[in-house]
Amino acid sequence: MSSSLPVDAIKVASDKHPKPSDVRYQYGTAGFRTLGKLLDSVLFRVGILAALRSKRLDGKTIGVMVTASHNPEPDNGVKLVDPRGEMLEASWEAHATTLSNASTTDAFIEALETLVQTAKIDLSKPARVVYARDTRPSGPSLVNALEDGFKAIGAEARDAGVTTTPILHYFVRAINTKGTPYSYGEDSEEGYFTKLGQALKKLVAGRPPVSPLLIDCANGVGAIAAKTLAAHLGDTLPIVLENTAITTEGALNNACGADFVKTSQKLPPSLSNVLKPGQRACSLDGDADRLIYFYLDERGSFHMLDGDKIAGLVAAFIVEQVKIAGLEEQVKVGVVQTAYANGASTKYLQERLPVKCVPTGVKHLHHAAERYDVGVYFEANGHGTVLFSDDTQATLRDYQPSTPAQSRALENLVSLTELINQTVGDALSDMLLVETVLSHKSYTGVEWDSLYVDLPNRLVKVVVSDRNSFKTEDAERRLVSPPGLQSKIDGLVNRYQGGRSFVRPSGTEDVVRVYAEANIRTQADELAFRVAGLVYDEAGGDPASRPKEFL
Ligand code: NG1
Ligand code: ZN
Repeated sequence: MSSSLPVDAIKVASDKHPKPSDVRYQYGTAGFRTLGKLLDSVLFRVGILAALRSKRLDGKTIGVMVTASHNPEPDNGVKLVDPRGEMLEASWEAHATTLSNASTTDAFIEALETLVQTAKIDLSKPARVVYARDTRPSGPSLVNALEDGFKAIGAEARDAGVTTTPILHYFVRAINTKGTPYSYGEDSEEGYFTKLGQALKKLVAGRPPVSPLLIDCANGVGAIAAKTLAAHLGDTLPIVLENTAITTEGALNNACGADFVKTSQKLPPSLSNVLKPGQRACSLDGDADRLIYFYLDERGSFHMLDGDKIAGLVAAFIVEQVKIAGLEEQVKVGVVQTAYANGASTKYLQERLPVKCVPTGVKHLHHAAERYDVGVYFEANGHGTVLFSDDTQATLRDYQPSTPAQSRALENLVSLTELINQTVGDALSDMLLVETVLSHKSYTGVEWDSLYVDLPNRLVKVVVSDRNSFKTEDAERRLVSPPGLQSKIDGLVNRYQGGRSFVRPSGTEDVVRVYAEANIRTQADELAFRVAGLVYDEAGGDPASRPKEFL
């Protein structure tokens, strides 16, 4: 290795970004995430880590996104994006955690030296990064800290400004594939919107015009991106934007957005005088990587179409197009879900194609989906995408259709590979995907919703003394610890018709989550309440979080 760390420059800069002594950071499933005001030292250090990751990968461009997604406005966070636009490799999550917790500048330098040795980083390689942030007020100062990290180590850094998480992922892949046979598109926002817009136009050519779609932008960065997208789409898809107050303090994700809709199973109050019965609507989250659809029926009742409904709609459509194209033998479609998927969705999908259940967390879903020719994955909360393997994309390129119907279906499949952001869940791309299928099937929300009927379900949290004492197996569907608890849960579940319940420690909050579903609402609520009670009693629950009756 021909060069060494610029220790002096890093020392001077690091002293300007001291680590608070009383905070312990963790790079979890969503990167670092906590109050924005606690993250200055983390951002500086992540700047250096991203540069080292790039050097380790021979100067490939690494992405850095500053966001806290659907969390409230005072929170912020940061996560790294690997060269193909996917999440940071798991082994580096531990490096991120170690660096962020070094208590002093000297300890930080020492941790860096160790990382360079153990990860065999050739410091003579170039470091290239691209970074962006969402609209949070704490964003600009955190980006300054990040830039100080880039400067200290001498990285070539490109500022992608204020944009969505999935657009940043798109940039990373586009930059790293530029000029190769796997070119992913122009590495600009214009390139992204043009790619999506053109694909949609091809997919819905000749279909009847559709009524306007209302988008709840969560008062976040999705408002900016959706506005640009609407301009690119023109009459192809008329769009009405709501909750676009990106500069109003406290508005972000507040009583609106995908997480609000999914968690409360309610219409955002801000839309109550805006949304007309029968009109299609959807909510993005604060960084526009989650999507939840909904509509009001004729009586004004609210109906939600979550990530499971999206997976059902999309997977069935892709299977149908593959069949019409005559590619059934060559192209196998599969679906990946987590235990939080509604049991009715799993049943609906299993009757049509292979379905795999994996532990919570996008990286698990993404990796499992990569094993199919076409892998559809969605979390119930609305985060997901569709992956077409390289072999499948080559099959689609080389296939010779023998009828006009085959030819049209083949074109549709090729256009889907362009429309779908295959790097990560992307609310805007997923929205165009849903709109494509609705247009092809001539479905309104009502018809889509009736593909299957959701089982009533309830998700609750219990604060316990040590959530790490909860260990699971079978893709988090069964507890192995605390010992004996699972058989008690089984005993309860057996008493409920259509009953299912599981318990797991959260990866993002200091709580244990309890999920339950059953054939009728009151039974699902009661089962959740009883299982939460078991957890509370077994694990020394905090009296403040003693499960309350939901009935
Ligand atoms: P945890 O806190 O581990 O349940 C939550 C979501 C995940 C995922 C991550 C990352 C639920 C029940 N859990 O994980 O699906 O989105 O946050 O943001 O929705
Ligand atoms: Zn998000």
